[in-house]
Amino acid sequence: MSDSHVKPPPEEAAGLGAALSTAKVTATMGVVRGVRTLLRLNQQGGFDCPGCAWPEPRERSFFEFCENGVKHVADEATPLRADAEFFANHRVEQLAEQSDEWLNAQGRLTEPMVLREGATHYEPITWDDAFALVARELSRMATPNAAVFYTSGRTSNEAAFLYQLFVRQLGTNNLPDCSNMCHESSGTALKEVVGVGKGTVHLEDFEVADAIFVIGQNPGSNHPRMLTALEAAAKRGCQIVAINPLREPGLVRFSHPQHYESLLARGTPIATLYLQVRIGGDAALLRGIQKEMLEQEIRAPGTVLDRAFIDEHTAGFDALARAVRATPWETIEEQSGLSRAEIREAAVIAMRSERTIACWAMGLTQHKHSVATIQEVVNLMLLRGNLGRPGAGLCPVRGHSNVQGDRTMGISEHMPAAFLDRLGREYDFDPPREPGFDTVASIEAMLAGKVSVFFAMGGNFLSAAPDTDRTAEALRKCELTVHVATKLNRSHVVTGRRALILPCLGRTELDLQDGAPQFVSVENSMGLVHPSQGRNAPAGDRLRSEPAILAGLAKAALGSKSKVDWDALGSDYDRIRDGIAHVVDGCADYNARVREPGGFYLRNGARERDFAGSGGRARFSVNELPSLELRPGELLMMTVRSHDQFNTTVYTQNDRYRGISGNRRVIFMNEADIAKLGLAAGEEVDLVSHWQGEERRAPAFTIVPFSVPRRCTATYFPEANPLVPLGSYADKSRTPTSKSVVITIHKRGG
Ligand SMILES: Nc1nc2c(c(=O)[nH]1)N[C@H]1C(S)=C(S)[C@@H](COP(=O)(O)OP(=O)(O)OC[C@H]3O[C@@H](n4cnc5c(=O)[nH]c(N)nc54)[C@H](O)[C@@H]3O)O[C@H]1N2
Ligand SMILES: Nc1nc2c(c(=O)[nH]1)N[C@H]1C(S)=C(S)[C@@H](COP(=O)(O)OP(=O)(O)OC[C@H]3O[C@@H](n4cnc5c(=O)[nH]c(N)nc54)[C@H](O)[C@@H]3O)O[C@H]1N2
Ligand SMILES: [Mo]
Repeated sequence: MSDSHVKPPPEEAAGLGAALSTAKVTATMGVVRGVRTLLRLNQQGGFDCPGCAWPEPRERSFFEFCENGVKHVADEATPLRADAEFFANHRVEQLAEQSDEWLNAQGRLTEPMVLREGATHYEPITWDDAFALVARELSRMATPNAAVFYTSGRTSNEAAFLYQLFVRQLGTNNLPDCSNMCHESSGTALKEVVGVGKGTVHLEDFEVADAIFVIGQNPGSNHPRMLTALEAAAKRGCQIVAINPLREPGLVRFSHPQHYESLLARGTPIATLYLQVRIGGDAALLRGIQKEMLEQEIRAPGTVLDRAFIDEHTAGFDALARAVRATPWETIEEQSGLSRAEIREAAVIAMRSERTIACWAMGLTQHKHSVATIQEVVNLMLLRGNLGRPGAGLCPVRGHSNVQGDRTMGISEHMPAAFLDRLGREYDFDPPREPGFDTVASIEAMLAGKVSVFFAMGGNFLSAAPDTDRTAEALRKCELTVHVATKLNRSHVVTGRRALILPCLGRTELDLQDGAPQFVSVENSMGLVHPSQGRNAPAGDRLRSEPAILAGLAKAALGSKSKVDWDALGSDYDRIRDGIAHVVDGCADYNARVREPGGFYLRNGARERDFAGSGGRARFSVNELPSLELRPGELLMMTVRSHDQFNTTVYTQNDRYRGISGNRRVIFMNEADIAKLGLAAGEEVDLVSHWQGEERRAPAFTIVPFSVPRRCTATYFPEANPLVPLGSYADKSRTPTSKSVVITIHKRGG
């Protein structure tokens, strides 16, 4: 790419660059609307940021948003429109050739559109006809299990609850969601060993922690408001350990863009210790830290372990200690790529800290051994009783702003029997019990011709899923694909035999039903449930809210089979919340509690050292360390996000903190690997992935030298998704292994 260039990454994140970039984005919304919209972002009585799920502090600063939150809001509040005229002017075939960035940049969707069988263009359709079309296709299926209902994580609690009710009344549990590709490994791991599949810390805990481990996470770009908490912690002397193959500027230094004085200063150093672990080497590193701790306990008994906690609240310590002793240092050093001295430094921080928090995100969840690795985090934390007391605990940092709430509301292919019992009782029907398809199983079923209707509540299934070419083939095999969406994306233009786009209101917009303003509710990464209400004029007068769309569709599709008054639910969300109160665990009196100032926390047993969910005790677990063997010439590739994207929505071709501009088709490599393979910085190469004898190829990636361990590389998601094999997913959680793809690098066309 001639107009692309690579600069050395900056030494600090945010700061003046972020402030300038925020100003630029506000300008695209129009100044007055922009400023008004931003002032309502993450404020009480305002709307929840559609970006990440990081919580808002109780004492909210007037500007409780980050540079990237501004981009996500601006993207929704754009004045541009992809309306009927736009679709009349573009063949679907042409649209499919455009980039994700171009598709998104066409603006907000404004009216329901249909792609009829054999047609070249989408054309307008009325809402009623659209619902009738879906209903007809659903009624033709031999079994309700021939339909798949995907959810992305922006969907509100009210919409999610209504959605799963509709799908279960239809008779299937085929409710895959983005969580299957995201924190599923965290949920699975934590449920097994501490009984609750969610994090145990609250934001206040960051104010008193002595040490914070940030593992496999890039908060500078993906959870920028978390940096505010880390900055404050660093300033009061809290030790922050970053564990990441890439040296991420946001974890090295941070200057708060809204603190005028720090714009001028050099920023606060964040990480006290930065361990550049090999990709997938975290389990070995965590084992090493435990080994140092157990050895120190033998040298000075009673100084390291929290014996009282271990005896009273845990099971399996002896087996763990044996496994740790039996793991040789050579294995630990080789698999982690770190020296014993480096590992010892982390162990010393862990041993000196009375209150430790462990945070993690996709760097831990998207590997074959993710569930076991996350359980090693738990092992480490249990040794010193860092669970269920102030300043200590487990903190999987969620992605999508309401991905955790969607799960709480029943968006899952396998909800517990107790939930289904209550749902059936509340709405007088017999919910299906057979587990449904998760994301990978959905794609496999579509490929096998077992699915005729694919319906998506938000998201961009095609670009987010692994193995882009096979997922495209899977979607093309459906009779009907339907997307409820705000913006145009690739999943709308690679379709089944027929397709629908149903445009919906976004977070920032006023939702009127029967003339009465409605609000919705969401759950953040720390289990806090609170309202969200938009005030902007909707992007078009034919848009409907997600709950209204679901109510209309359910009524058309279920007809007299359903005893639910769908019109009532779709027109007054208090009625949906009454149902939530009766069905969802921990949500009694939901309407009243969600209206309390600041919302309310869902109960989390593990936070109170109540381990009923894991048999009465927290469990140490013994896991085999993954062996990461590469053949000669092979490298491991992780797919990561840039600073200028939200998942599959690409805002620009730049990644400021990593020094990239004008090109996302890059591969970050260790300099010594570049030399060894006879390649050069700036050279364009083809990437080939290898899995069980299968090869997948993606052309034209530019080599960028970067600070990363030998044989570890990084590319961007979603550009590199064609290389992620569909069959390669995590044990137990079935999350695609987007962070450990085995590749070889080839001269162009070679
Ligand atoms: N601006 C913005 N915000 C977002 C998103 C976005 O796209 N843009 N997406 C949202 C969503 S849905 C999610 S899930 C989160 C994602 O947030 P993150 O998890 O922070 O995102 P990623 O870029 O996928 O990967 C994170 C880091 O994992 C590291 N990593 C990769 N492999 C390994 C490994 O084996 N070990 C270790 N220790 N580290 C590893 C990478 O170097 C990278 O720094 O962000 C949410 N917030
Ligand atoms: N290789 C690789 N693949 C990955 C990942 C990775 O790290 N590497 N990360 C995975 C992760 S963590 C996740 S969460 C998934 C994300 O997967 P998805 O959630 O499916 O993808 P998004 O890009 O977040 O979805 C964007 C689309 O959502 C629609 N949208 C936006 N706001 C709204 C709204 O308010 N309502 C509705 N109905 N629609 C809306 C818009 O049309 C937009 O185009 O991708 C996964 N895929
Ligand atoms: Mo995610």
